Amino acid sequence: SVQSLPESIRAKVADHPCFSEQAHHFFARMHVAVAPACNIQCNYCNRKYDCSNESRPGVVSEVLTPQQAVKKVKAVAAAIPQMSVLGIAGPGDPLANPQKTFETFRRLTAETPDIKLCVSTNGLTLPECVDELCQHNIDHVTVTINCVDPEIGAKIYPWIFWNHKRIRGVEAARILIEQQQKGLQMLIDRGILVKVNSVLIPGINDQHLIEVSRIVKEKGAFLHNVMPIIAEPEHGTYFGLTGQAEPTPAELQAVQDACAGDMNMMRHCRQCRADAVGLLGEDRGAEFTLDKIDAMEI
Ligand code: CLF
Ligand code: SF4
Repeated sequence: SVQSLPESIRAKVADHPCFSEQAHHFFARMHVAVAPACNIQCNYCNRKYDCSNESRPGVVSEVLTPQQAVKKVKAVAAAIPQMSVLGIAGPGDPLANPQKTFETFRRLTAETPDIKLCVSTNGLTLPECVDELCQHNIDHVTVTINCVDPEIGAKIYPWIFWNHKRIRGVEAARILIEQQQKGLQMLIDRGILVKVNSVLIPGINDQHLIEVSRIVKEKGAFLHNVMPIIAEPEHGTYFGLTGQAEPTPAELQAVQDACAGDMNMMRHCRQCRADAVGLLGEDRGAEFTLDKIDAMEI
C-alpha cells in the first residue's frame, strides 16, 4: 500500500490516480490529444482510433494544438478541482510528435505548475527524449512493453519507422525492444517513476509477460499494468481481422497474479481514451470539446 512506500516515492504517487490505487478514488486525470503521428505499427492498433497502448480503440479524439491543449487544461482544472495529473497519451505516440508534446509540456510547466505531467509512449524514441522530459514537471512515465524477445515481438509489430526507413520483422522488434529497455533504464537512473503497460495477447505473449515483468522489475520499474487486448473485428485492427482472441477476465487475472509474484501490479486501469477527462472510469471529455473550449473565456 501507499503507506509502506518510502517518503520520496509516497509523495510522488499520493495524488496520481494511475500510480496509486487509493488515489484514483479522489484524484482525476485528463489527457490532451496533441500527438497524432506514430512511428511503429502495432497489430492491435488502427490509426483511425486512439493509441491502444494506453487507451481504448474505437473512438477518435479531436487533435488539439499545444495552445488549445493549454486552454483545455485550464478550463478543466477550473471545473474539476480534483484534477491533479495531465497526461499525453496519443492519439498516436507522444514521443513521435516531440515538438507538439514538448511545447505542450513547456507551456504547462510554466502556466499550470500545480498540475503534474505524465506521458505514455511505445518507447522507440524514448532514449533521445529523456533529457527533455526531465526538464518539465514530469515524475511519471509509462512505457508499453509487450515483449523482451524479438521473435515474439515480430508477431506484435509488423514494422517500425527508424532512421528514415521502414524496418520489418524480427529486426524491427529487436530495435524497438532495445530502445524500450534503454529508455526505461535512463528514466529510472533519473528518479522518474516508470509504469510498464503490457497488452495481454492470448497465445502470443501471455506466458512471456511473466518474463517481461521480472526484467522490468529488476531494472526498477515501479508498477506493471497488464491490460487485455481489445480485438473487436469492427475496429479493423490486424488482430481484430485475424480473429485474435481477447483474454477472459479470469485469464487476465491469472497473468496479473503470475506477474504479481515479482512486481507491484496495477489492477484499476480503465483503458482511457487519449482525450479522457475526470476520475478513472468517468469520462467528461464531451464537456470540453474544441468548440466548447474555443468559446470559453480563459
Ligand atoms: Fe494518463 Fe496513463 Fe498518465 Fe494515467 S491514464 S498517461 S498513467 S495519467 Fe491510467 Fe488510463 Fe490506465 Fe493509462 S487508467 S489507460 S494507466
Ligand atoms: Fe497504435 Fe499506439 Fe501502437 Fe502507435 S504505438 S501503432 S498509435 S497502439
